[in-house]
Amino acid sequence: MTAAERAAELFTAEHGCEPDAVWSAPGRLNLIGEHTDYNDGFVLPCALPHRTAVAVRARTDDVLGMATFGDDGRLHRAADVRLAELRPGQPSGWAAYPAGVAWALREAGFALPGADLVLVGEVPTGAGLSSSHALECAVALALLQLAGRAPGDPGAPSRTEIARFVQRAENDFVGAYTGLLDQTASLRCTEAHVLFYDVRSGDSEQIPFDPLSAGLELLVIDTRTKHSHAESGYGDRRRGCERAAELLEVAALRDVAEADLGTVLPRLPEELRPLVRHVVTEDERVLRTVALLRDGHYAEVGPLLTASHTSLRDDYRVSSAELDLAVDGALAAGALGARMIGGGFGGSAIALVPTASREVIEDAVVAGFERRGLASPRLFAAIPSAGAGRDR
Ligand code: GAF
Repeated sequence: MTAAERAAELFTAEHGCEPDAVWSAPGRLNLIGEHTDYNDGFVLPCALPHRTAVAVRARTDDVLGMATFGDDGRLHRAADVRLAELRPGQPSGWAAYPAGVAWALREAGFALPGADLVLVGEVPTGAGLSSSHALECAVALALLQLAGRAPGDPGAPSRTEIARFVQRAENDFVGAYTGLLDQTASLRCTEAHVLFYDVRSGDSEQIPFDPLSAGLELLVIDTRTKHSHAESGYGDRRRGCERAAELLEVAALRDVAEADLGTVLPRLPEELRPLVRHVVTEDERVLRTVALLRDGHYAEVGPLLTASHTSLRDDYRVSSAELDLAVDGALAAGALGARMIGGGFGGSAIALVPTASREVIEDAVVAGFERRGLASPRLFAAIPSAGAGRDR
């Protein structure tokens, strides 16, 4: 049963009537271009087949009713909240995500009616695969539909605009100071493609992504770990980049050319230099990856992935022992390239592997975790899938 079917079924059981609609949105992985989004740079994500679905029905009383199906197999209900009373921090916990989206859409001027929402997520949580954005994007589309402004409706916002509303929910309501990568991926990716997205200009290109045609697969290694300093670590890096841009008198680190690093870095305090080096070289790696993919040169992307990991580990310092173990284990067993993905400090890594040696590589990674006495990572092959949409 899909997440959408499950959400519809649970909605009917909960409310005794059919939902008006069911929308769903996927988690993502980012092939390359990490911590570049909030520096006005380039990213290259694809959507995962794992989705979060929301069954929705309009209410006439300005109240938001929210329930979510938990990992414990039970439906968790949040206290009803009046739309007009939504404030950052209220409600908190899981309900802050759907409520934050409703708040951001109202702030943007959409006339939302009250609504009952029942959520079912299949994106692994805490795995750096963007489960929270999958939820927020599905809810944004469902609520916009109730307001008569879903994609396709006259006067509907573009998916790029919807991504900005979701970012506002995340930054100002939930309180996570994240960039635009995850929402954009969830809303705009298409099946069998990676999305080359220029965060500054909003320009994008869907690039066919079919590593199987080259006898390769993209393996996701969810380390099942998340370190407690993840949020503060992310915020510190982001503020460091903003400070560096200020000192260099550029709008964002996107404006620093790789060729100028030799003269630019000495102008900065020592602690900011590695941050700038990572962002600037990572943008270049995205552009090189895009050029290779346009020509179907999949195997040659491998070393760029590994270089990205080295830069995230040594310069940006957002990797973790478990992520390094996953990457090193995959490389030692024959992966063509591997790197951590997402914000870091835990979560998932990816490895570009020959299909013929996928099993050997998987076994080697699992054995490496076992030797260290760590819980087994969760492994699966990434299939670039469709972005957010209406299921019924
Ligand atoms: C997290 C954030 F949500 C994204 O905006 C992005 O910065 C990413 O970390 C790092 O590339 O997923």
